[in-house]
Amino acid sequence: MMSDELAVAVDWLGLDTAHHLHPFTDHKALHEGHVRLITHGEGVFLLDAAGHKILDGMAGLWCVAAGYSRPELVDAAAAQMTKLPYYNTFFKTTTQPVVALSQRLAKLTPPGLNHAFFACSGSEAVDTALRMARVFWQTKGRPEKKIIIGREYGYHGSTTLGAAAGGMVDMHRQAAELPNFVHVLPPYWYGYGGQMSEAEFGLYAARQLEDKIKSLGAGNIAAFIGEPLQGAGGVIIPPATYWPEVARICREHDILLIADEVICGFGRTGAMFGSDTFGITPDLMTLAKALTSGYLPLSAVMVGDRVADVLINDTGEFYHGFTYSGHPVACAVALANLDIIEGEALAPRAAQMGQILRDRLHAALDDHPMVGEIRGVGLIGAIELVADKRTRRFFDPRGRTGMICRDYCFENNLVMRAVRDTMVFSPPLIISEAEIDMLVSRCTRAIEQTYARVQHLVTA
Ligand code: PXG
Repeated sequence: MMSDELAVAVDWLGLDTAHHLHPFTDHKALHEGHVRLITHGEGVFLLDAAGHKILDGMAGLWCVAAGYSRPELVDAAAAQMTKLPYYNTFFKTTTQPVVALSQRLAKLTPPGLNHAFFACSGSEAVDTALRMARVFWQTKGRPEKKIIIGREYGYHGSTTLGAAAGGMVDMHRQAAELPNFVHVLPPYWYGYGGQMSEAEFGLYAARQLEDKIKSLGAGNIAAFIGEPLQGAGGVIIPPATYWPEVARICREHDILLIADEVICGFGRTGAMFGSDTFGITPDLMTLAKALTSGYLPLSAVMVGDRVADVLINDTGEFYHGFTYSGHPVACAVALANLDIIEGEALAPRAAQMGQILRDRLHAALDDHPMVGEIRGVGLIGAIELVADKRTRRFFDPRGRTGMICRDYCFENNLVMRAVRDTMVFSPPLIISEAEIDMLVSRCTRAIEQTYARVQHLVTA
């Protein structure tokens, strides 16, 4: 373990600039600014080398559900490392942790998802699910069914398939645009709902999918992929009418439904899965992040019986897998983490604490001239910062205000993400009421400071 003395003696930030390329980062801008050296995690807090104690309102990258510094997870890793640090399951072998986790996930996920395929990241799980969907149709003698439909602002990871399935145009522009991937309107009522009620807009957005299917021909489409709620796209929470209609459309047109639960899974939305919260019955489900609370990289695709039967009985070999698929240490940590999530009832707790968090945000910010909407479900949510709350006019240019607010959050020792000008939060599921108060007061202060900077752009 790195001693704290060493952390001070070494010029970590200088070396970072010299040798480290950060993900999703403009390096020139990074090097002009200020980088923090994070050294420790405790509960919902991060500690940096300068001595700040920062409330992590994002649970890392939406993943540290059980909070930092859980000895149970450290012990599970150490015990498995000691016994069997690595072995694969490619060649007629298996290990106890991967079997136990497969069974546990089959029990925990909605009925009909009874088989697990493991990978290391959400992106790899998405790649796996997309290939499975296409191989399913190939095996059934329908190789022309290969188009994947995703949504604008959808995020499905950063491998080429995942980026193509997602709806982030900046990613597409950087060598991640592929044929046979198309995108439809997201169920973003606040942004796109216009004069429609939420319920009307939910049906309208779903029917955009149906129109797209009709224009492309259902005979050419393999699957629709969607996050139960769109996390990285700005915590876009669909109206209640949306998913039942999408499910009907996929069923009627014989298109596989893939629920990307990488952010929603394991309690985040107040139920164990986003599919439970929104009433989705997917054919394939991708899981990662909170599966291990981020302590080790691990992801899974849960495969529904319809697809599993074909893969198992008719496909022959599925030429796909990773060196670390079903890594025994990661699986052991996942099992210990699920003991925490289930044992501490973190899903119902997220529902309860999320309500408290939203109530306090409403009390603090509803009347603020720059706050257009506060929304959330379970312990994930968003605050829309807008130039005119009556007309829902966004700032121009889009994204600048959010970035200012994100920086003020950091200055106030709070991590929140800005997606365009939407401030999003997703704290560890173990957050206490006192810590929620701290989050709300730091966030409110950051919004006030931001307002002081952009007030001239706001129609009050
Ligand atoms: N699907 C969804 C729904 C995700 O949110 C992935 C797939 C890919 O997972 P991996 O493990 O390959 O990163 C994600 C990941 C952000 C941010 O800033 C979001 C993610 C990852 C990194 C940053 O919001 N989501």
